Amino acid sequence: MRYRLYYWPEIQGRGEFIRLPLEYAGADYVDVLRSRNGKDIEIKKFTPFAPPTLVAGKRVLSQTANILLYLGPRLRLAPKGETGRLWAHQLQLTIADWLVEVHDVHHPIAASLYYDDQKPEALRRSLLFGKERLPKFLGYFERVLEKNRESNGEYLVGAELSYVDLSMFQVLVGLEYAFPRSLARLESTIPLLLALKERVAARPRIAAYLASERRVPFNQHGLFRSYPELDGVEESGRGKGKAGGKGKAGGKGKAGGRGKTRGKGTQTKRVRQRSEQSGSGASLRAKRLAAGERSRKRAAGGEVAPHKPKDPRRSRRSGKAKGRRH
Ligand SMILES: N[C@@H](CCC(=O)N[C@@H](CS)C(=O)NCC(=O)O)C(=O)O
Repeated sequence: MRYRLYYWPEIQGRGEFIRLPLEYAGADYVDVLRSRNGKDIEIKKFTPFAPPTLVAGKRVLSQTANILLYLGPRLRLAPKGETGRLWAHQLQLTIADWLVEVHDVHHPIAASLYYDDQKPEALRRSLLFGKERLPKFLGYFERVLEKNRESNGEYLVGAELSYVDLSMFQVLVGLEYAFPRSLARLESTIPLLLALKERVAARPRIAAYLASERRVPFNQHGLFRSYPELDGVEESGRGKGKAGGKGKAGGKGKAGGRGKTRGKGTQTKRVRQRSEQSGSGASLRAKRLAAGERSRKRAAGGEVAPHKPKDPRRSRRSGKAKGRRH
Protein backbone atom coordinates (compact mmCIF):
# COMPACT_ATOMS: atom_id res chain seq x y z
CA MET A 1 0.00 0.00 0.00
CA ARG A 2 1.18 3.52 -0.75
CA TYR A 3 0.96 5.71 2.34
CA ARG A 4 0.27 9.38 1.94
CA LEU A 5 1.69 11.70 4.58
CA TYR A 6 0.33 15.23 4.97
CA TYR A 7 2.50 17.60 6.93
CA TRP A 8 3.96 21.12 6.77
CA PRO A 9 6.51 20.87 3.99
CA GLU A 10 9.12 23.28 5.39
CA ILE A 11 9.74 21.72 8.78
CA GLN A 12 10.61 18.48 10.47
CA GLY A 13 8.18 19.08 13.31
CA ARG A 14 5.98 16.18 14.32
CA GLY A 15 5.92 14.97 10.74
CA GLU A 16 9.47 13.74 11.20
CA PHE A 17 8.30 11.17 13.73
CA ILE A 18 6.31 9.60 10.90
CA ARG A 19 8.84 10.14 8.12
CA LEU A 20 11.59 8.33 10.03
CA PRO A 21 9.81 4.96 10.41
CA LEU A 22 8.55 5.11 6.83
CA GLU A 23 12.11 5.75 5.66
CA TYR A 24 13.61 3.15 7.97
CA ALA A 25 11.25 0.48 6.70
CA GLY A 26 11.70 1.49 3.05
CA ALA A 27 7.91 1.90 2.88
CA ASP A 28 6.12 3.09 -0.20
CA TYR A 29 4.99 6.60 0.78
CA VAL A 30 4.50 10.09 -0.58
CA ASP A 31 5.23 13.17 1.49
CA VAL A 32 2.38 14.81 -0.35
CA LEU A 33 2.96 18.49 0.34
CA ARG A 34 6.68 18.16 -0.41
CA SER A 35 6.02 16.49 -3.72
CA ARG A 36 5.52 18.42 -6.93
CA ASN A 37 1.93 19.56 -7.38
CA GLY A 38 1.10 18.01 -4.03
CA LYS A 39 -2.35 19.19 -3.09
CA ASP A 40 -4.17 19.29 0.17
CA ILE A 41 -6.87 16.73 0.74
CA GLU A 42 -10.52 17.27 1.41
CA ILE A 43 -11.35 15.08 4.35
CA LYS A 44 -15.04 14.50 4.93
CA LYS A 45 -14.89 11.93 7.67
CA PHE A 46 -12.46 11.46 10.56
CA THR A 47 -11.36 15.07 10.12
CA PRO A 48 -8.02 15.61 11.88
CA PHE A 49 -7.52 18.50 14.28
CA ALA A 50 -3.93 19.10 13.19
CA PRO A 51 -1.18 17.50 11.11
CA PRO A 52 0.59 15.13 10.75
CA THR A 53 -2.05 13.10 8.97
CA LEU A 54 -1.50 9.74 7.34
CA VAL A 55 -3.80 8.39 4.68
CA ALA A 56 -3.60 4.63 4.37
CA GLY A 57 -6.16 3.32 1.93
CA LYS A 58 -9.49 4.42 3.34
CA ARG A 59 -8.02 5.25 6.71
CA VAL A 60 -7.31 8.83 7.67
CA LEU A 61 -5.19 8.92 10.81
CA SER A 62 -4.00 11.78 12.92
CA GLN A 63 -2.17 12.31 16.24
CA THR A 64 1.46 11.29 15.90
CA ALA A 65 1.36 8.54 18.53
CA ASN A 66 -1.83 7.15 17.03
CA ILE A 67 -0.31 7.03 13.54
CA LEU A 68 2.69 5.20 14.98
CA LEU A 69 0.45 2.78 16.85
CA TYR A 70 -1.03 1.91 13.46
CA LEU A 71 2.21 1.90 11.45
CA GLY A 72 4.39 0.14 14.03
CA PRO A 73 3.28 -3.45 13.45
CA ARG A 74 2.83 -2.90 9.70
CA LEU A 75 6.40 -1.68 9.32
CA ARG A 76 7.70 -4.33 11.74
CA LEU A 77 8.71 -1.63 14.13
CA ALA A 78 6.64 -2.68 17.14
CA PRO A 79 6.57 -5.67 19.46
CA LYS A 80 4.26 -8.54 18.56
CA GLY A 81 2.26 -8.79 21.77
CA GLU A 82 -0.30 -6.37 23.15
CA THR A 83 1.66 -5.66 26.32
CA GLY A 84 4.72 -4.65 24.32
CA ARG A 85 2.65 -2.54 21.94
CA LEU A 86 0.96 -0.70 24.76
CA TRP A 87 4.33 -0.11 26.39
CA ALA A 88 5.66 1.34 23.13
CA HIS A 89 2.56 3.52 22.84
CA GLN A 90 2.94 4.71 26.42
CA LEU A 91 6.54 5.75 25.78
CA GLN A 92 5.50 7.49 22.57
CA LEU A 93 2.83 9.45 24.44
CA THR A 94 5.47 10.49 26.96
CA ILE A 95 7.60 11.74 24.07
CA ALA A 96 4.55 13.67 22.85
CA ASP A 97 4.26 15.36 26.26
CA TRP A 98 7.95 16.20 26.12
CA LEU A 99 7.58 17.77 22.68
CA VAL A 100 4.87 20.08 23.96
CA GLU A 101 7.28 21.25 26.64
CA VAL A 102 10.06 21.77 24.10
CA HIS A 103 7.69 23.88 22.04
CA ASP A 104 6.54 25.83 25.05
CA VAL A 105 10.09 26.92 25.86
CA HIS A 106 10.04 29.25 22.84
CA HIS A 107 6.28 29.83 22.89
CA PRO A 108 5.22 29.73 26.54
CA ILE A 109 2.31 32.14 26.16
CA ALA A 110 0.74 31.35 22.81
CA ALA A 111 1.66 29.62 19.60
CA SER A 112 -0.12 32.38 17.70
CA LEU A 113 2.26 35.10 18.94
CA TYR A 114 5.78 35.84 17.72
CA TYR A 115 8.65 34.53 19.81
CA ASP A 116 9.80 38.14 20.11
CA ASP A 117 6.56 39.00 21.86
CA GLN A 118 7.04 36.40 24.57
CA LYS A 119 10.79 36.47 25.08
CA PRO A 120 10.88 37.25 28.82
CA GLU A 121 8.44 34.44 29.51
CA ALA A 122 10.42 32.16 27.21
CA LEU A 123 13.60 32.87 29.12
CA ARG A 124 11.89 32.11 32.40
CA ARG A 125 10.48 28.92 31.01
CA SER A 126 13.84 27.90 29.56
CA LEU A 127 15.50 28.13 32.98
CA LEU A 128 13.08 25.65 34.46
CA PHE A 129 13.10 23.46 31.38
CA GLY A 130 16.90 23.20 31.47
CA LYS A 131 17.08 22.68 35.19
CA GLU A 132 14.12 20.41 35.85
CA ARG A 133 12.31 19.02 32.86
CA LEU A 134 15.18 18.19 30.51
CA PRO A 135 17.09 16.10 33.10
CA LYS A 136 13.85 14.49 34.23
CA PHE A 137 12.77 13.32 30.76
CA LEU A 138 16.30 12.29 29.75
CA GLY A 139 16.86 10.48 33.03
CA TYR A 140 13.57 8.63 32.65
CA PHE A 141 14.36 7.35 29.16
CA GLU A 142 17.93 6.46 30.17
CA ARG A 143 16.46 4.29 32.92
CA VAL A 144 14.01 2.68 30.48
CA LEU A 145 17.00 1.64 28.36
CA GLU A 146 18.93 0.47 31.39
CA LYS A 147 16.05 -1.71 32.52
CA ASN A 148 15.42 -3.25 29.13
CA ARG A 149 17.41 -6.45 29.59
CA GLU A 150 15.81 -7.95 26.49
CA SER A 151 17.98 -5.72 24.34
CA ASN A 152 20.84 -5.26 26.82
CA GLY A 153 20.03 -1.58 26.98
CA GLU A 154 20.30 -1.12 23.23
CA TYR A 155 16.65 -0.39 22.47
CA LEU A 156 13.79 1.09 24.45
CA VAL A 157 11.19 -1.61 23.84
CA GLY A 158 11.76 -5.35 23.48
CA ALA A 159 14.74 -6.95 21.82
CA GLU A 160 14.74 -5.00 18.58
CA LEU A 161 14.56 -1.50 17.24
CA SER A 162 11.06 -0.02 17.35
CA TYR A 163 9.44 3.21 16.23
CA VAL A 164 10.02 4.56 19.76
CA ASP A 165 13.79 4.34 19.19
CA LEU A 166 13.41 6.33 15.98
CA SER A 167 11.41 8.96 17.84
CA MET A 168 14.03 9.10 20.57
CA PHE A 169 16.70 9.60 17.91
CA GLN A 170 14.72 12.56 16.57
CA VAL A 171 14.29 14.06 20.04
CA LEU A 172 18.02 13.75 20.75
CA VAL A 173 19.16 15.36 17.50
CA GLY A 174 16.51 18.04 18.00
CA LEU A 175 17.79 18.76 21.50
CA GLU A 176 21.33 18.89 20.17
CA TYR A 177 20.21 21.56 17.73
CA ALA A 178 18.09 23.57 20.14
CA PHE A 179 19.86 23.12 23.47
CA PRO A 180 23.47 22.07 22.75
CA ARG A 181 24.89 23.47 25.98
CA SER A 182 22.19 22.03 28.21
CA LEU A 183 22.59 18.66 26.56
CA ALA A 184 26.38 18.75 26.83
CA ARG A 185 26.02 19.37 30.55
CA LEU A 186 23.93 16.22 30.91
CA GLU A 187 25.87 14.04 28.48
CA SER A 188 27.66 12.00 31.13
CA THR A 189 24.31 10.98 32.63
CA ILE A 190 22.84 9.54 29.43
CA PRO A 191 25.41 7.17 27.86
CA LEU A 192 22.79 4.65 26.73
CA LEU A 193 20.64 7.27 25.03
CA LEU A 194 23.64 8.70 23.20
CA ALA A 195 24.66 5.23 22.06
CA LEU A 196 21.11 4.65 20.84
CA LYS A 197 21.27 7.85 18.84
CA GLU A 198 24.47 6.71 17.11
CA ARG A 199 23.03 3.25 16.53
CA VAL A 200 19.98 4.68 14.78
CA ALA A 201 22.00 7.18 12.74
CA ALA A 202 24.21 4.33 11.49
CA ARG A 203 21.31 2.29 10.09
CA PRO A 204 21.87 2.45 6.33
CA ARG A 205 18.39 3.63 5.35
CA ILE A 206 18.37 6.27 8.06
CA ALA A 207 21.88 7.43 7.10
CA ALA A 208 20.78 7.66 3.47
CA TYR A 209 17.64 9.56 4.41
CA LEU A 210 19.52 12.03 6.62
CA ALA A 211 21.91 12.76 3.77
CA SER A 212 19.10 13.20 1.26
CA GLU A 213 17.00 16.21 0.29
CA ARG A 214 13.99 14.51 1.76
CA ARG A 215 15.27 15.40 5.22
CA VAL A 216 14.25 19.00 5.86
CA PRO A 217 17.05 20.81 7.71
CA PHE A 218 16.32 22.10 11.22
CA ASN A 219 15.22 25.72 11.14
CA GLN A 220 13.57 28.41 13.21
CA HIS A 221 9.99 27.43 12.38
CA GLY A 222 9.84 23.93 13.79
CA LEU A 223 9.53 22.37 17.19
CA PHE A 224 13.23 22.52 17.90
CA ARG A 225 14.59 26.03 17.46
CA SER A 226 18.04 27.38 18.06
CA TYR A 227 17.73 30.44 20.28
CA PRO A 228 21.05 30.49 22.17
CA GLU A 229 19.55 32.67 24.87
CA LEU A 230 17.18 29.85 25.77
CA ASP A 231 19.93 27.28 26.10
CA GLY A 232 22.00 26.56 29.12
CA VAL A 233 21.18 29.72 30.99
CA GLU A 234 21.79 29.11 34.65
CA GLU A 235 20.73 31.11 37.62
CA SER A 236 23.88 32.15 39.41
CA GLY A 237 24.29 31.71 43.12
CA ARG A 238 23.27 28.09 42.90
CA GLY A 239 26.74 27.01 41.95
CA LYS A 240 25.62 24.23 39.66
CA GLY A 241 26.47 23.56 36.01
CA LYS A 242 28.74 25.81 34.04
CA ALA A 243 27.08 25.28 30.72
CA GLY A 244 25.31 28.60 30.93
CA GLY A 245 28.55 30.49 31.19
CA LYS A 246 28.57 31.09 34.93
CA GLY A 247 25.40 33.01 35.25
CA LYS A 248 25.52 34.83 31.98
CA ALA A 249 22.62 34.61 29.66
CA GLY A 250 24.46 33.26 26.66
CA GLY A 251 23.79 34.29 23.11
CA LYS A 252 22.50 37.43 21.55
CA GLY A 253 18.91 37.49 22.59
CA LYS A 254 19.32 38.75 26.15
CA ALA A 255 15.76 37.83 26.73
CA GLY A 256 16.04 38.18 30.47
CA GLY A 257 17.86 41.48 30.45
CA ARG A 258 21.41 42.47 29.73
CA GLY A 259 23.24 39.23 29.59
CA LYS A 260 23.78 38.51 33.27
CA THR A 261 21.46 36.75 35.60
CA ARG A 262 21.97 37.79 39.19
CA GLY A 263 20.10 35.12 41.06
CA LYS A 264 16.52 34.20 41.16
CA GLY A 265 14.89 37.23 42.70
CA THR A 266 16.58 39.74 40.47
CA GLN A 267 15.98 37.66 37.44
CA THR A 268 12.32 37.19 38.18
CA LYS A 269 11.85 40.87 38.87
CA ARG A 270 13.57 41.88 35.68
CA VAL A 271 11.55 39.43 33.67
CA ARG A 272 8.38 40.76 35.24
CA GLN A 273 9.38 44.36 34.48
CA ARG A 274 10.08 43.46 30.90
CA SER A 275 6.78 41.67 30.63
CA GLU A 276 4.97 44.69 31.89
CA GLN A 277 6.87 47.03 29.63
CA SER A 278 6.29 44.97 26.55
CA GLY A 279 2.61 44.76 27.34
CA SER A 280 2.20 48.50 27.65
CA GLY A 281 2.42 49.64 24.03
CA ALA A 282 -0.98 50.26 22.50
CA SER A 283 0.09 48.92 19.13
CA LEU A 284 1.40 45.77 20.72
CA ARG A 285 -1.84 45.29 22.57
CA ALA A 286 -3.74 45.68 19.34
CA LYS A 287 -1.48 43.13 17.70
CA ARG A 288 -2.07 40.69 20.52
CA LEU A 289 -5.78 41.22 20.45
CA ALA A 290 -5.75 40.54 16.75
CA ALA A 291 -3.70 37.40 17.33
CA GLY A 292 -6.12 36.31 20.04
CA GLU A 293 -8.99 36.98 17.71
CA ARG A 294 -7.37 34.87 15.03
CA SER A 295 -6.85 31.97 17.38
CA ARG A 296 -10.40 32.27 18.72
CA LYS A 297 -11.69 32.12 15.18
CA ARG A 298 -9.59 29.07 14.61
CA ALA A 299 -10.93 27.47 17.76
CA ALA A 300 -14.49 28.36 16.84
CA GLY A 301 -13.97 26.71 13.47
CA GLY A 302 -13.34 23.56 15.42
CA GLU A 303 -10.19 22.62 13.63
CA VAL A 304 -7.15 23.96 11.90
CA ALA A 305 -6.91 23.63 8.17
CA PRO A 306 -3.75 21.64 8.45
CA HIS A 307 -2.32 21.22 5.04
CA LYS A 308 -1.84 24.55 3.35
CA PRO A 309 1.22 24.32 1.15
CA LYS A 310 1.78 28.03 1.64
CA ASP A 311 3.29 28.56 5.04
CA PRO A 312 0.90 30.67 7.09
CA ARG A 313 3.51 31.03 9.81
CA ARG A 314 5.30 33.77 7.95
CA SER A 315 4.10 37.29 8.06
CA ARG A 316 4.27 38.83 4.63
CA ARG A 317 5.21 42.18 6.05
CA SER A 318 8.03 41.25 8.37
CA GLY A 319 8.92 37.84 7.07
CA LYS A 320 9.30 36.82 10.71
CA ALA A 321 8.40 33.31 11.70
CA LYS A 322 5.27 32.99 13.72
CA GLY A 323 5.13 30.44 16.42
CA ARG A 324 2.52 27.92 15.59
CA ARG A 325 2.60 24.74 17.51
CA HIS A 326 4.92 22.24 15.89
N1 LIG B 1 -0.96 15.98 19.61
C1 LIG B 1 -0.79 16.22 18.20
C2 LIG B 1 -0.34 17.64 17.99
C3 LIG B 1 -0.50 18.07 16.57
C4 LIG B 1 0.06 19.46 16.36
O1 LIG B 1 0.21 20.24 17.29
N2 LIG B 1 0.34 19.75 15.09
C5 LIG B 1 0.95 21.03 14.75
C6 LIG B 1 2.01 20.82 13.75
S1 LIG B 1 3.28 19.83 14.50
C7 LIG B 1 -0.08 21.99 14.19
O2 LIG B 1 -0.06 22.36 13.05
N3 LIG B 1 -0.96 22.42 15.08
C8 LIG B 1 -1.96 23.40 14.80
C9 LIG B 1 -2.65 23.82 16.07
O3 LIG B 1 -2.46 23.20 17.13
O4 LIG B 1 -3.38 24.81 16.02
C10 LIG B 1 0.20 15.20 17.61
O5 LIG B 1 1.01 14.67 18.38
O6 LIG B 1 0.15 14.94 16.40
